[in-house]
Amino acid sequence: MKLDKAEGQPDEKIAWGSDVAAQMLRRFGIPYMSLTPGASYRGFHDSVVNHLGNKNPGMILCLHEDHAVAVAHGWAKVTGEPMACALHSNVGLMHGLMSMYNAWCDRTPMIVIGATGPLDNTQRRPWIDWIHTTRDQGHWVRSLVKWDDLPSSPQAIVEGMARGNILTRTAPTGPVYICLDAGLQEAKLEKEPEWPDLARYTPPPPPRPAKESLDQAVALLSKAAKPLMLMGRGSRKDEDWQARIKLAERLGAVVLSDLKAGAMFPTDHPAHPVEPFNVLSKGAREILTEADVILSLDWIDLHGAIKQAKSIGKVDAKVIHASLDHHLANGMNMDYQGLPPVDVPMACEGDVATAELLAALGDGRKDPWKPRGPVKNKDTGGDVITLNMVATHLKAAFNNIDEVGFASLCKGWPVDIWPHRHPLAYMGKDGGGGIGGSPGISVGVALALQEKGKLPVAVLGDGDFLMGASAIWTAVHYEIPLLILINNNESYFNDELHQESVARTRGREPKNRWIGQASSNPTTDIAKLVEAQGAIGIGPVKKPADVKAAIDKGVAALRAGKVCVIDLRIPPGADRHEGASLGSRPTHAAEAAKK
Ligand SMILES: Cc1ncc(C[n+]2csc(CCOP(=O)(O)OP(=O)(O)O)c2C)c(N)n1
Ligand SMILES: [Mg+2]
Repeated sequence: MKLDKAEGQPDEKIAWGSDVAAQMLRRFGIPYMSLTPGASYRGFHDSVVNHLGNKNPGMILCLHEDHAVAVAHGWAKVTGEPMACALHSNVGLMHGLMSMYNAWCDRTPMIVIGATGPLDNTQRRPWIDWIHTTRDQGHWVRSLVKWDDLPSSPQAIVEGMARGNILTRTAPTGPVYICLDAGLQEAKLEKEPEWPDLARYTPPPPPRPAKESLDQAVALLSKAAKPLMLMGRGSRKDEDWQARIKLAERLGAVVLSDLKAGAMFPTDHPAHPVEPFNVLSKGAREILTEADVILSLDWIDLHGAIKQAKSIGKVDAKVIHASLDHHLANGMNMDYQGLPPVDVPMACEGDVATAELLAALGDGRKDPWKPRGPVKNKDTGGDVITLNMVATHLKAAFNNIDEVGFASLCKGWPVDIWPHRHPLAYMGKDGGGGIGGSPGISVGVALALQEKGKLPVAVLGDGDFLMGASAIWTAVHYEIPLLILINNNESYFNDELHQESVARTRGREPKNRWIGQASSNPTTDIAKLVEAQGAIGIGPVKKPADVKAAIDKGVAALRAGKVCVIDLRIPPGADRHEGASLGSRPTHAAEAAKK
């Protein structure tokens, strides 16, 4: 990572309204601020560059506001800490909205600084200041943040930012938005504000569960013959990872993991019988029907998991649910999911519940019970490129899989070939299902992993990558090493499957599923697209025989500190769809004929 170096000596005098906001970020220890610029915050921009000297925080320029928010999101996924992110008045904020939604759904701490105005009409420049002033700019994002503010004096900036810093870091975490009036930013200070002792303005420690909840949970788990632990949201700290393993081994529990939450438990541990999933696999559904006590550790969609399992049998288990997520329910977004039946609610984070249960249960160890889980056979050979083949070559290219942290994984990625064995093995999904976010998230993850000594790899769909492709420039410019593999099926293939399913239901032609979905003819040359931004582009790789060399070259580039993207042409459906018609899509028909 190499920040841009500001010329000259920083002007350390706190003299302007926006210097106060910049000072507050430094005083909370915010290391970076991602941004896409705009004159609505030109005062604040100057304060970060010329007053702080572009350090603590240092600026990370992005080519789109969606990437700026996504970079802060990725950083927080790894560190659990907020970065700052600056967005221009209304239009910049509107561009950043999708990534703010992703960050909100992923319960990500971040301090988003916005701007508007001048709110005083008499100070506005003709036209431009009027189109960039919104009376209540926070309303664009009020349902996607824990709190928003529009401070109206330098002292109010101090209080607003101190409150924002506390709120974003308080469990359950989430973004906050602080909008700085352009007039206030550019006002000369008559005197410095009163600086608070920030040691007196810190987030409270996470809440512990009530004694009666803990007692009831211990009573249920002590008697359980088939306890099941559902690994939802949790920290990326090693001590929490170890505690989860200890609790599973103490209980003799079977464990399931959710791809949305990322690596929370070793996926090749004897207690972890089926691959992590987004939608429940058949094996996972069976396990839910067999369990007698379910311990949900902030599982993201407990209602949905039980509903899916009920499609194949009864779910009779008693349910313990540790979560603080109910604090974030609002009337706008339904990201809180369906209302699950819960026998023992524990109002605490999953990791707090784990620690409390371990302390209450005392020492001991049991083998996990044996569910009737199906075992998959993985084909890693064949005459078309498959994700299994890619995972196998990628694994062989590293000395040890513990070296790697996956910033993102595409649909169908075989976790059984590459198990998650440490808390930074995989950072989970984008939160809000907003595609185009993953390239920026991957850059933020890569930035944070550099300090953790892990090598960042992302496996992205072509549609996801192409929507956010200009995020790569930021990684190249700031020398943030990153390897991205593209699962390029030349389509928004997920949605092809939807079109096929609708057509079949209606007795219509499934072969037309590719129309309005396939992005071939021409297929974007991703290697050229990234080379144009200074990254190393490899591909298109079309033959299985070329996969190993491409991956070896990509891993060598990553080790050398470069940004590299490999375009792997993987025919649609190879890992995703059983018995699907490939339709009459021209490119794929031609590809198939060649092989
Ligand atoms: C911003 C946004 N637009 C559209 C969608 C709908 N959508 C969900 S998955 C998907 C296809 C993604 O394509 P790709 O990344 O290539 O993955 P594939 O399914 O082809 O493997 C689309 C369009 C979405 N989730 N987010
Ligand atoms: Mg695709």
